Amino acid sequence: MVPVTCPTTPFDGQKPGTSGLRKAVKVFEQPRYLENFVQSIFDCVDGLSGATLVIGGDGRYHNRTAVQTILRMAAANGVARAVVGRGGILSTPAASCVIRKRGAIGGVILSASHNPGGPDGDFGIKFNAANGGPAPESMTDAFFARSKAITEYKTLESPDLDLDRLGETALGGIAVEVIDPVADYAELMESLFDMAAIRKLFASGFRMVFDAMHAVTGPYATEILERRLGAPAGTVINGTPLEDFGGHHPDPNLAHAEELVGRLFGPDAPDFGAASDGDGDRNMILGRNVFVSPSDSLAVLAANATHVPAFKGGLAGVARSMPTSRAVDRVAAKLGISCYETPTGWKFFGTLLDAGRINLCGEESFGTGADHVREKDGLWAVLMWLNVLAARGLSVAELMAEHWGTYGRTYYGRHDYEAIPQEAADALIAELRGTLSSLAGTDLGGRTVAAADEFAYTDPVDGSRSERQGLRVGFEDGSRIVYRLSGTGTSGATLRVYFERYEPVGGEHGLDAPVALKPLADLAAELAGIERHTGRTKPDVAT
Ligand code: G16
Repeated sequence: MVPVTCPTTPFDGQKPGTSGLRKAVKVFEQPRYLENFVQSIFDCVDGLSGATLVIGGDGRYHNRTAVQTILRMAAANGVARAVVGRGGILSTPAASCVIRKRGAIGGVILSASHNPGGPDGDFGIKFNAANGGPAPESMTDAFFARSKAITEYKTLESPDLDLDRLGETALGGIAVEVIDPVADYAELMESLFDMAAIRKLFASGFRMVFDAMHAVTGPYATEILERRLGAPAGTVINGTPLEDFGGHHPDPNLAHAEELVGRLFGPDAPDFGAASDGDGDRNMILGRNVFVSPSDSLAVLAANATHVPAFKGGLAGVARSMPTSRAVDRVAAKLGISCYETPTGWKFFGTLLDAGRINLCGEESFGTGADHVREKDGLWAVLMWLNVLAARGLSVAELMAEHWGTYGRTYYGRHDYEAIPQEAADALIAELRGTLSSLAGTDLGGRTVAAADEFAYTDPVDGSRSERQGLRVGFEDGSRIVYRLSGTGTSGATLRVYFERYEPVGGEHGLDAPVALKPLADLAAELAGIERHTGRTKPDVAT
């Protein structure tokens, strides 16, 4: 098997977004499309030759084909060893775990996260670096620049490898090792939590439902929750990964995890409910008749972290993405630890985690994680919640009430306007940007604007600068509206509008979030002229 060099020409638009390159499957199926992007990555990664590379994905349609292509290219580009999850499967946090454990140069992860899959769905690819985390912007910018100048890629002419058999095979000059995708990750989880306490919780009759949404987390959740922690069989629902996720959006939120939400808010509801997404890095947390917003989840975990063995020495610091509510800031202030505000995208937490400045972080987009890997981690968040509930002996509702009673409640919501024409979205943002500087001190819908600006970030560890990371309008009463365009959509533009309203200790804590936020939501739509620019009178998704 001799490496062959194939001529190619660049494709437009191979610019990685918030989390890698995401496009419709049909785009990735074009000859040379995947090869161009993979070669662009390989050309930019220092030290690839002779190194170990991890490869895996969320099992969606096109995953297996892509893994075979990448293996051939890895062999032709001088990689020494490729580590692949059986069946081409690795959840995103498990891939991060394996990269770190094996001392790999990085990993290629195939996923379009929570976007629908199947022949008419989406596909994606991202590179994670040697720390296990998403490539920083300096690297993704280099991949994009390379993709615009590429003239050839290297591959092998070889038959497909058997990805379903564990063990080592030779491919060209390299070793390909097919591993159990769950084992390393499950072992890591056991080292972080009080497994005995969680086992005791389940043995006492505590009932939970975990919705794997027919996505990658099914085998991980079944192994850890049912086999290792003794939760009854059937605790994990929709646990068999399907290439098209059963035709659903594998997106753990109130809109898409319908079955789970129905159970937790229905008769004879279990004590605890959770869901994860396509590639296993997101999580949604529910209690009986309670939805815990991701921003609140981060705050509650920070406040209770020392009940968990991994954090028994206390937290070093915490971080949240800018649009995430400031609930965790209040916990950090009370604990006397730093709280960093970063742009949207898990990659921005990497330097802070590596430097030991933080060991817990999260995002409003159903992402929570810590320093055990360099990705957000859905099942980890669920185990952390279980550990806290076991240690505290409280229900989810009791824990939330206690939290709000101590720190006040931050109501939180987000409206998404999807697939709007790019020009309309750009015009809306440009117009709003132009008005920001005149807003401070003005009265909007009965609230006084305290400050309004466009968020930019200087990484305190490496000094890198990221401009234009969202428009924010903060009010004197502690409420806030944020606008930004998504970096993960695959058709047109998605406008995200985020709202939060702070009710201090002793304030009104018992409202439904959409009711509490209605005036802010109306104000946000009016201030940005959403209907005027887009023709939309309501969001596509409200979470
Ligand atoms: C990715 C990123 C997250 C980000 C989310 C939404 O998550 O890793 O950091 O918060 O996208 O980004 P946007 O608002 O730009 O669409 P995932 O789970 O899709 O990989």
